[in-house]
Amino acid sequence: MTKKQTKSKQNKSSSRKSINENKFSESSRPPVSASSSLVAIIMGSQSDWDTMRNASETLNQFGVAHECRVISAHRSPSLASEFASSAEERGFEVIIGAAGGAAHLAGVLAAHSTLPVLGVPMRSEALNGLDSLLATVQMPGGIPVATLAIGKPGAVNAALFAVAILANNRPDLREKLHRFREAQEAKIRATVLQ
Ligand code: AIR
Repeated sequence: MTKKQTKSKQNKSSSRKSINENKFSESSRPPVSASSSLVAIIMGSQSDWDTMRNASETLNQFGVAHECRVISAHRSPSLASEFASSAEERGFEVIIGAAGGAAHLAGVLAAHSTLPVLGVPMRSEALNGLDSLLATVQMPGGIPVATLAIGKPGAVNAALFAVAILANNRPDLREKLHRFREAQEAKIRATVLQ
């Protein structure tokens, strides 16, 4: 498919697809077609979804089209490289990579793409997520992964960080971020302890 054809396909599908159509999928089909999603939320296992659904819900609040899928850097290494290598061409602008334990997913995605990659370490059974944090954050110079907090706060913040990146050239999103911060502060100001 030429670049022009890919672009026109993207435009058509973006008008068709609403944010509510984003479904969690464990599908391992090869990522060959254009996407109308701006953000890819990739996680190492279906067991990460309970945490990563918080990233998806946060993007939904901002009306950001995204795709969620399971890709393991270890159990499906070819798929991880195929997905990341084609993500930019498919129209994604940010990749979120979440994994636990020997959490190499975000690093592997970053190795195959120049898109900004945000890493979310999953809480692990053995070491409570410290293993995931260190595996995600300790990237060698040259291949950056912006690593967020372990678990749910990291999932929410990865989505907010993605929105902040997208907002650089989308004034409507910048405005939504301002309103989000104002509402957050108003809630704190209104808190009365009994
Ligand atoms: N994982 C999957 N492939 C590589 C890694 N590091 C991670 C998942 C999950 C953890 O291993 O991201 O957090 C346990 O996965 P499971 O499928 O055994 O529950």
